[in-house]
Amino acid sequence: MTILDNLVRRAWDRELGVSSLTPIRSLEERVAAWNELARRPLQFQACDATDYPALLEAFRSTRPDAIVHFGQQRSAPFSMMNRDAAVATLVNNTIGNMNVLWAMREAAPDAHLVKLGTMGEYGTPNIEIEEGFIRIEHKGRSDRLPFPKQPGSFYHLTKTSDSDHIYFACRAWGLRATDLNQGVVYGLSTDETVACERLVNRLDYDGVFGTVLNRFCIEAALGVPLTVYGLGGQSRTFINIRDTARCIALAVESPAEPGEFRVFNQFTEIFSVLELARRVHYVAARRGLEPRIEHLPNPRVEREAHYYSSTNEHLLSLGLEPRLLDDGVLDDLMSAAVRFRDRIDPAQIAPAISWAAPFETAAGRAAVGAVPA
Ligand code: USQ
Repeated sequence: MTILDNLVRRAWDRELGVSSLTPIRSLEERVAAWNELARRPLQFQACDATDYPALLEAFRSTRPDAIVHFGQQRSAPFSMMNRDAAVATLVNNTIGNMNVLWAMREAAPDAHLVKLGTMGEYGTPNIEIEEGFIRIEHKGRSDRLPFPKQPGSFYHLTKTSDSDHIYFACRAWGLRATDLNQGVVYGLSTDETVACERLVNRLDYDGVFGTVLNRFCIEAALGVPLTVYGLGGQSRTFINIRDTARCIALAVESPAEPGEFRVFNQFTEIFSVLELARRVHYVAARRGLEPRIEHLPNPRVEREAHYYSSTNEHLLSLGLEPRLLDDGVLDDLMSAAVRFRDRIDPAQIAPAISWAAPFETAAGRAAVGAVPA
């Protein structure tokens, strides 16, 4: 197994002045730690997916059976920060994905592409969300068509266009692909990180990269208010980090057929933001904490009260046994926050990026800080 990575995420952290709550080792150290666990050996090659010759050479030399493509800018707020960040997201994600498709065509046409998509591609429609496709009756005719997309940020838009590009490459060139439309990931530990602390996962708490449930747990442990944006009626899909790893393995173990483009909705549960805040408050109270639930003006443009329902049958039918949200995982997150409290910069917790107010203004730039190249 080979990891291709350009380490740009670490560079973005430095430029924005944010960092993981947990101390992340260098990739070389992480790979060495993994190999000591005596699993399938792993190697690391520095490679940027936007550098086509390097990517092609990597595919030629490694001759992959499966390509798991997670190499993307994954923060919605980052992509809404300013023009430069939106363009950086577009270039990294869209051109990187396009290069993966062409490199597969040239050097690994039989490989199975497992691509990280997002449930956020669908938005929050007033009907149940299907897995990638929907059968539509229209004026007496019927067809199975891609499910309508209503992405909520420039980041989510890149995932939507990736899906279109991959679907087209499957139809045109006979590539095989699985798009994993993942919900919001929560949790810190997996069996591997428990077995070896040098493999600890990153844990983002800041207003740019931190995701909602992890942030609430860290805020609770710090004794600062839980940052519910707006009414908190925003419903989203969620998945434990342990199930994320399992889903990738399930997709790889049962590859798509040549020419097939599969979409798996990769989540296990649906919660509203306010439900999560109350759940975190309950667990925090048992630790003697009383975090306030604060409704902040919503920095995003999104529905705050809406219908939400989605299917997720494909991964269940492949054998996924969901680990539902339990108090243990929330406790684990709070314990990490307490343990690494000294690494937290409280100034990074507030949401600094607004969808509505462009950050090309001087005030916006001052609020956000450095702009990534
Ligand atoms: N939210 C709060 N308070 C916070 C942070 C977020 O109320 O402190 C709300 C947001 O307004 C939003 C919801 O929680 O309604 C989810 O926000 P998030 O930051 O946890 O997640 P999101 O921006 O949607 O993106 C994350 C990952 C992204 C992935 C996506 C899955 O960063 O890579 O694609 O989750 S999904 O949400 O299904 O699109």
